Amino acid sequence: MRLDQAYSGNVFICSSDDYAASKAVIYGMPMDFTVSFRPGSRFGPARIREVSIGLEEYSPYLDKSILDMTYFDAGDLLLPFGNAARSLDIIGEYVRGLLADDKFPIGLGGEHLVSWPIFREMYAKYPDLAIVHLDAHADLREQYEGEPLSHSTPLRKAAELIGGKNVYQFGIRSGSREEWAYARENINFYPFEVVEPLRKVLPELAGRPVYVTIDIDVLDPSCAPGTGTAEAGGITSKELLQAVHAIARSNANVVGCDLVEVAPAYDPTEQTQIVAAKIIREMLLGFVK
Ligand SMILES: [Mn+2]
Repeated sequence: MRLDQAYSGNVFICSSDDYAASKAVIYGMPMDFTVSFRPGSRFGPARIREVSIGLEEYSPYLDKSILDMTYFDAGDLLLPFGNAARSLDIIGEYVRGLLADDKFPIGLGGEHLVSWPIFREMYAKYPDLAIVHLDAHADLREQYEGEPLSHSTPLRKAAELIGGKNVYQFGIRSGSREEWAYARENINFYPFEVVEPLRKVLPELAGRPVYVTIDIDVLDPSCAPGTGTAEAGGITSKELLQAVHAIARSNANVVGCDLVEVAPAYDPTEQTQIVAAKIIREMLLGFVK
């Protein structure tokens, strides 16, 4: 299941070559074909891997080490430039294979539309699926400039597929009036804040299969400027870590996760990809049981 590593001669720190022995699989989705503002997230997965070398193996938050677990880094999916529909099919096919092999998928984006085929595959395997979505943007549009395959639409598609009451959104602070009205009516919608409402909601999710999708722009641009659609007024990296740890310590059955929209070229300090690598480490240690 190792992919052509089109953008990466590198792997996430301490990942194993042994697919069969690995419970979790990290895979990259280097797609940014439908973004409405600044492109560049296709280079996110490779750069997150490269900076992961700077991480400690040990998490003092969780008192666990990635040296004590086995996970596989598949590299990046080879996606046809400019063909969003075909790219989404390729992502869906790949994730279907991971789930058939009983792996825990950890996706690296790429723009947020890459999560849509993942949602479909997770729901096919887990009909009781709930989605926990951390983002600055609701991503609840039906279309953008007439285009339904847009990075502003994946959570709308998810809500229509699995039911809006199975979607939980946190940290949202941007969107159209129509999106916000739709969210308030149809979604478990917790705008502006993340940790406090998440802690209240997690008991509801006990025992349920939960997919966690994180757009790095849920962070304030002062913590993560390297993203296509930076939005002022976000949470700190400390709060995002607290959110990941709250989910990890809850009784929700996390069945997969992704981290999307890291666009390294907009962050010469590299803080964005460095915080993303740390979040991946904490999700590996906290979510993969
Ligand atoms: Mn976003």
